[in-house]
Amino acid sequence: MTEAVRLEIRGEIALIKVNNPPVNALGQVVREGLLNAFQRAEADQQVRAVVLVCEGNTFIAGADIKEFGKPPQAPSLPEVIEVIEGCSKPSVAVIHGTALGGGLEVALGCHYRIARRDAKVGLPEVKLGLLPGAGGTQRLPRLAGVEKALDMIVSGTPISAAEAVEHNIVDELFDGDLVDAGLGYARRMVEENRAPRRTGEQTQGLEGADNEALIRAKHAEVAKRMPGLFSPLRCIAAVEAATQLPLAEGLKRERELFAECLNSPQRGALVHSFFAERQAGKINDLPSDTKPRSIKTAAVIGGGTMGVGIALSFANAGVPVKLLEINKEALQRGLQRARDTYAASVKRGSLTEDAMEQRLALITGVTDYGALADADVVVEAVFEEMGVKQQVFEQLDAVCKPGAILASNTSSLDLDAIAAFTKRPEDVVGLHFFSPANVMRLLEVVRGEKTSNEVLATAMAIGKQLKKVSVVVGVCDGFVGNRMVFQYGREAEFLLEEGATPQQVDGALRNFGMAMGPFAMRDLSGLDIGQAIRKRQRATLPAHLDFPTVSDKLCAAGMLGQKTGAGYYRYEPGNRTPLENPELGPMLEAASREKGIERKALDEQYIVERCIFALVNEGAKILEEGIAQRSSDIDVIYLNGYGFPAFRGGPMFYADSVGLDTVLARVKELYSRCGDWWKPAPLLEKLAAEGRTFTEWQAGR
Ligand code: T1G
Repeated sequence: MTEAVRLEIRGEIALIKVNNPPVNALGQVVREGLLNAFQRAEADQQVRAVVLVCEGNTFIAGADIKEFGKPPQAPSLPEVIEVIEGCSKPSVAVIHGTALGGGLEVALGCHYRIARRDAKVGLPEVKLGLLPGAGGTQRLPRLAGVEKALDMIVSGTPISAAEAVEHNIVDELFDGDLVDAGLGYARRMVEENRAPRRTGEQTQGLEGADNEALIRAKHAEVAKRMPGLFSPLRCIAAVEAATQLPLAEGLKRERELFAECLNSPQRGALVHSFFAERQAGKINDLPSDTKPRSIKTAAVIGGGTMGVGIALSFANAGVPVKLLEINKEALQRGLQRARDTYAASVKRGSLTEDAMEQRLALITGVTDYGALADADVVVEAVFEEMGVKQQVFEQLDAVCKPGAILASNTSSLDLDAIAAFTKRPEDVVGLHFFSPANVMRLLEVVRGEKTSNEVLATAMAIGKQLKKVSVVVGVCDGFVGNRMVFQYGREAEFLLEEGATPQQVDGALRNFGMAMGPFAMRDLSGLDIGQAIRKRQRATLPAHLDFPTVSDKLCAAGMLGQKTGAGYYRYEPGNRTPLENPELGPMLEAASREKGIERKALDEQYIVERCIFALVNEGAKILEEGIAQRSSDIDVIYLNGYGFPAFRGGPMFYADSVGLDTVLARVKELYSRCGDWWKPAPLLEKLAAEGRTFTEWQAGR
């Protein structure tokens, strides 16, 4: 096994190489190796300078996240960095790829830093519910200033190497070979007889600005934009310590605050989310040698909101895409929608005019199916009605080349039935995008009964190409996300019959951390969509199952949400702010009266449990049926497609944190009171009885 850290003496220069694939994470072996290597370089009389470089795709990308929650193993990273910074010989870190978290902190412990032009540096710990715990909150402000340090540490967003040079984080950029660049710089340090330049001793970054005002402003920003999160406030407190305390005391304060974050349940949830997203990309029963087909050109059928959003996703990934509509007028509307969407980004400053034109040039409008003959993948995004799907897929079957991927963006229709409209069901797969498709990261990859392994692997590769978070789901009504959200939305509406208002339900769920409440969401997407789904469900589900009626009353009154100016809420023209809809009150009264329910006040916990546990119970049924591979896959779907708060880890992880016995008790109580919608999932009953969690079940423990 190759050493994780190697020391080579090259004349007067000590060359330290880290090699710990895949990202040179700072596991115990690497920390110990770094400590020994720097101590040996310090003791070697011949050595006058030290170079730290990493093998593989990136400089150290942080602490080993897999170690969190386990007993700490010496040496700690702060100890290692203290030795690095204390060296009497000047050291240079040679950065490439992404120097993140503890990786950047190690580089800050070195006396100088050079970076390859395409490298990035950052302190993303806040995204894991942590803060930079190895000196980053103390050393970065000393170099880059409090404002830049606060921005980087509280947002967790990396910056480019060039920007790092602007902010004194990196000394200079280089191109070409890492070792050559490092040795060249070290030789210059020796020739110039440079002394160690210890970051911890720098003060220029702490001077010249109103640090107190910067801290106050960041607190205000976090309160507004990151409500409910634990670690951002600790990040600010740690940087504030840097402005008030000498380095040693500041480092001590940082460790105290780091420990608070490490012990916070939010860290556990956010680390779970990190690994869950990566796990979702793996398909348990797909042979590892399955080779995806190459995707060089795409086509989208349907120039509506979804179709254009999907076309933009391909254009954003640099893939030429044909957009087909049934006639020139509809096509023109679609192309205009594409242009308007990009123009809005240009206006916001998130896209340049040139980039907009380059991407628009990748989108070609067509009205003839024959133009799709050479497409490698075709995504259908037409009206959610089987007859329309049949027409489309029969035509695609007739014109598309052999091996083309025929994908449907259907949000809940039977993909196997759609595949049966073609003579090549093995090439049919679901690519369920979430609106707006060019923005939302989630992609449900719907695996049909006949979808081939190669097509499935290609669908996952398309998701990666489009920078989506792809999760494989099976065929059922609503697949995973929508199947669960039907339960969630229905229970929310039942609460309106029990006595709540939309404001109370939405408010309770926003306080829980949901990005939007269920009724604001329904007003946004349009109540008629839910009405069509309920109509289909009433026709197929057992007749004794009760449905809430408030939504039907609103639809009957033509109140479909934002698009008609009123739904659960009222909206002023051109304004999306939800206001009380005075016509709703009588509908709520009538709905309760018709059900013989005496309206009463409902508390927040009851509202949250009624809605969130509905997700959990359905999620457990989905797992039993094999519609999702893992409980963490369900979490990934909810974190990336439904605004579930990342700091709670997703509905299944949240249920684990509450305790499945507690969840089951509530589900049983609701089952006894509200009927079969609440029939406990056998898997939930089994795990609760065994005292296990979904996470343990998934891991086979
Ligand atoms: N620890 C352990 N495993 C890691 C890891 C890490 N830091 N980073 C990535 N992996 C695994 C990942 O799970 C996957 O494993 C494989 O590497 C490839 O990852 C003290 C406390 C570096 C930009 O937050 O952002 O330092 O699935 O698919 O798309 O203050 O990984 O193959 O088994 O993401 O090329 C701070 C997290 C830690 C960086 C590369 N650092 N990583 O992206 O590959 S906390 C981070 C990333 C810290 C200090 C604190 C990305 C990447 P598998 P990948 P990628």
